[in-house]
Amino acid sequence: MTARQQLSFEDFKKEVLADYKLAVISRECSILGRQEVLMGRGGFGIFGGGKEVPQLAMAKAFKNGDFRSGYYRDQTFMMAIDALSPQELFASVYGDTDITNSPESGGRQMNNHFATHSLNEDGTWKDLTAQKNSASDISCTAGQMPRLLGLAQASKVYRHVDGLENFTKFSNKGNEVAWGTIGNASTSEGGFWETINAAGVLQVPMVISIWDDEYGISVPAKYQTTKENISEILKGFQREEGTNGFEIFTVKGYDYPALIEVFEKAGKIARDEHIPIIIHVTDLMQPIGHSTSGSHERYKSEERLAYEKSIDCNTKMREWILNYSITDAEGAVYKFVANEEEIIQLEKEAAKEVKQAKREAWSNFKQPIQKAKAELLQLLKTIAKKSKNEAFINKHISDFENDMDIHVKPNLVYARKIVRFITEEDFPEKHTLLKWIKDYIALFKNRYGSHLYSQTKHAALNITEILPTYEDNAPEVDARIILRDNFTELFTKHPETLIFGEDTGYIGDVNQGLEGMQEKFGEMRVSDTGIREATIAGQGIGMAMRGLRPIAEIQYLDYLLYALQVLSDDLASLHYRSAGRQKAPLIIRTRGHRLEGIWHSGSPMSGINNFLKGVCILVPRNMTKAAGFFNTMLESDDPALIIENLNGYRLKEKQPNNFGLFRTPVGVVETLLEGTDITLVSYGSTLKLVVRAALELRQFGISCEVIDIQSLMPFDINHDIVKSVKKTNRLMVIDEDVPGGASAFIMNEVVNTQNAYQYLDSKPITLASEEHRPAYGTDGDYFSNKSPEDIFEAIYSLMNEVNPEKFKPLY
Ligand SMILES: Cc1ncc(C[n+]2csc(CCOP(=O)(O)OP(=O)(O)O)c2C)c(N)n1
Ligand SMILES: [Mg+2]
Repeated sequence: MTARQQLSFEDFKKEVLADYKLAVISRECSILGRQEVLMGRGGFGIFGGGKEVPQLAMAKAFKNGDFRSGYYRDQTFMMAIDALSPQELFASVYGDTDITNSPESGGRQMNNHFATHSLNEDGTWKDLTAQKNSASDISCTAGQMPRLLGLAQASKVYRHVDGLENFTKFSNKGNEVAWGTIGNASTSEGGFWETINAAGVLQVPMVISIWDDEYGISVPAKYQTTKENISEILKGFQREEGTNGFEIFTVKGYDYPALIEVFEKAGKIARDEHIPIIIHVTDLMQPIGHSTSGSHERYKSEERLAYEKSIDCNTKMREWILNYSITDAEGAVYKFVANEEEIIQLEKEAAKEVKQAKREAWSNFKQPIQKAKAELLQLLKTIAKKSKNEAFINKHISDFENDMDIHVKPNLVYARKIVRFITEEDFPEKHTLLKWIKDYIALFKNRYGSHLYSQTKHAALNITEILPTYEDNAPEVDARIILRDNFTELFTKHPETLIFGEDTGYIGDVNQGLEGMQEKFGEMRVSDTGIREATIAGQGIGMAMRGLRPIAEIQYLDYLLYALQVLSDDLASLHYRSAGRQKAPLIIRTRGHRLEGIWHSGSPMSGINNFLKGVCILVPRNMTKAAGFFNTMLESDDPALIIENLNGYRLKEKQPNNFGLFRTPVGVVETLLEGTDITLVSYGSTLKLVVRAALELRQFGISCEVIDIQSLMPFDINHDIVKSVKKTNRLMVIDEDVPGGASAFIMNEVVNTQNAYQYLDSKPITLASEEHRPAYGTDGDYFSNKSPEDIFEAIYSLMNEVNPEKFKPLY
C-alpha cells in the first residue's frame, strides 16, 4: 500500500468507526427514550432502532440544498446530517416547548417528527442551499409522499424555467435531490402509489427509500403487499430504453458497503439526470417493537424475534468491522480495529454520551418548571397567611408540594384553584398572583398556539385592498377573460409562479381562464397533470416549500375531497407544527357551488372550513373579486384556497385596467346593499340570489342590508356584521352548504364571537341547502338549494311575525 493509500485507509477507517459509533448512539437513544416514556417522562415514544445503517448511507449521498420528506424512523439520518442531537431527541420525548431545546417543533409534535428550519425567527427564508433540509414530518402514514413530489419537482423547475436565476437561496440550477423515506406497510396507502406514478411521469429527482421490516405494527407483509415484496411489484415502473420510469434498487439493510454504493449511485442518477429512484431496503427489523404503545412480543413468535435479532443491522455492521481485513502487496494487514476491546470501548463511550445527553435534556426541561413552582409556592404561602381562607389554601399548597408531576399544568391548576379563595380580599400579593397566572398562561398559549397563520408583514391580513380601476368606457366581458388577463399579468411579473392541474395546460382550464397561457409561458409553468388531486396538492406544497409560488388547480370543488387529507394534514398544519419555521404559501384554485348535479354543485364549506384551519378560505362572488384574491395571496406568505363560482365564467363583468395590481382584502366583508330591516349574510354564488330577493323585497316595503363575507377564514376581522345587526336588529345567513354547516359557523361568529345576540329582536335564521346532495338540472337545483323565492319568503315570514298587520301571510 502506498502512503497515500494508507492515508485514505485511515480516513476510511475513521469514517467507518464514526458511522458505527453514531449507529450505537442512535440505538442507545431508542432504548433510553423508550425507558423514559415507560417511566412517565414522556407521553409517547417512537424510535428508529433497527434502521440505523441504511440511514448512515443515505446521509452520505445527501447534499446541501437537498430535502428529506420522511417519517418517524429517521433519527439516525437526522443525526448523521447534523440536524438532530441526542439531547434534542430526548427534549422532544419530554415535549420541551423551548424551540432552542426542541427545534423540530417546539414541543408541538410527538417525538421523532423531524424538521429543519427553512425560516429564520422573523419568518424570512434561510439560504436552503447552504444547509441540509428536512420537511416537517406528519404522523399519517405515506402522508409524506405527495409533498415529496413537489420538493423534487422544484429542482426541475429551477433547472429549466428562465427568470429564476436570482432564486439562489433555493436552488443551484436544480441540482437538489428530494429524498423520501417510508415504511414497508405504508406503501399500501394510495398516496404512495399516486406519488410513484406521478414521479414516473414527471421524471423528477426523487429517491424513495422503503425501510422494510416486514411489519406495520402487528400486521405482517402478507396482509400488506401483493407477493409480499414491494420492489417486485414495482417492477413495471422500471425505466427501459426509450421510456420514462424509475431506477429500482434492492439492497439488504445490514450490508453497509453495499448500501453506501447504492445510495451514492442513486443520488448521482437523480441529481444529474432528474430520474426518480426507488431503493427497497430489505431485511430490517425492530429491536424494541413499534412504539411505546405496545410490545412486539405480543404478536411476533419466538422464532421471528430470534430471526430479527440475527439480522440486526448494528450487530451485522459490528461483525463486518471486526472481520474486515485487507492485505496489501507487501503483505501488510489493515484492519478497522485491532481487537474487540476497541469496539467495546467505542460502544461504552457512545452509551455514556447518550446518558449525558438525556440528563441534560431532562434538566433543561424540568428546570424552568421547577423554578416557576418554587416562586409560585413562595407567593402562595404569603397569600395563605394573609387570607381568611388560609386553611383551604394551605390544603392546596400541601397537595401542590406533594405533587411530583413535572409539567406546566400543575403550576396552573393549583394557582387557579387558590384564586377562588381570595376573590373578596385585596392585598398586593393577590395582584402579583393574578399577573403571574396571566403571564404564565400567555407564555404557553403562545408556545402552543402561535403560527397557525403567518406572523410576518406578508400575512394575508396585512395585504391591504387595492380597488380595480376602469376606463371610462370599459367594456363588459365574459368574466373568464378577467381571470385570464389577470393571470397573464401575474405570470409576467412573477417568474416563480406556476399553475397545474387537470386540463389546466393545453386548453387553459375547463373554463378557459388560462387561455393561451401555456403557449406564452411554457409547459413547465402552465401544465396538465394526471387525474390525481392528492398529488396535485402535494406538488404545490413541496414547490412552495422551496420558494416557488405554485397555484395548484383542483378542477371542481367537489373533488377537493381527494386532496383534503394532504391539505389538512400537511399544508394547513405546516406553519403551526414547525412553530413557524417552515411555510408553504400555496394557492389552491378551484371552482364550485351551484351548477348541475351531485358532484358539480356541492358547497361542502363546513367540512373544508374545519379541516383547513391555517389556510385562508376565500369565496369570491365574481371573477374580479377572485382575481383580486390571487393578487393578494401572491403578495402574502399564507396559503389559500380560492373558490371561483362555477356558473360565473360566462357572466359579464366590467373589464378593469389594473390587472395584477388590484387586491381583494382577506378577512374583510363588503356591504352590497344597505338596508334597515334585516342583515342578510352570504357568500359565493348564492349572493346573486340574495341580492335578487332583496331587491324584490324592497318592492314590498322590506329593506335588506346584504353583506358579502368574501373570506370565510379569517372571518370578518373588523366585526362589520355586528355593526349592521346593531342597525337592523335581525340576521339571516344564507348559503348552499348543508343545514348546520358553514351557516352554523357564520352564525357562531356573528352571534357569539361578535356578540350580536344582544341586538337581536328576532330569532337569527340560517337558510341552507337541503340535507340531500344537490340534484341534477334546473329543477334539481330548485329543489336542492334555496331559490330567490325561498329567500324572499323566509324573510317575508320573519317580517310577518314582526308586523302581521303590514305583512299579511303569503300562504
Ligand atoms: C393514515 C394512518 N393510519 C394508521 C396509522 C397508525 N400507524 C402508525 S405507524 C403504522 C405502521 C407503519 O408501518 P410501516 O410503514 O411498515 O413503518 P414501520 O413503523 O414498520 O417502520 C400505523 C398503522 C397512521 N399513523 N396513519
Ligand atoms: Mg414496517
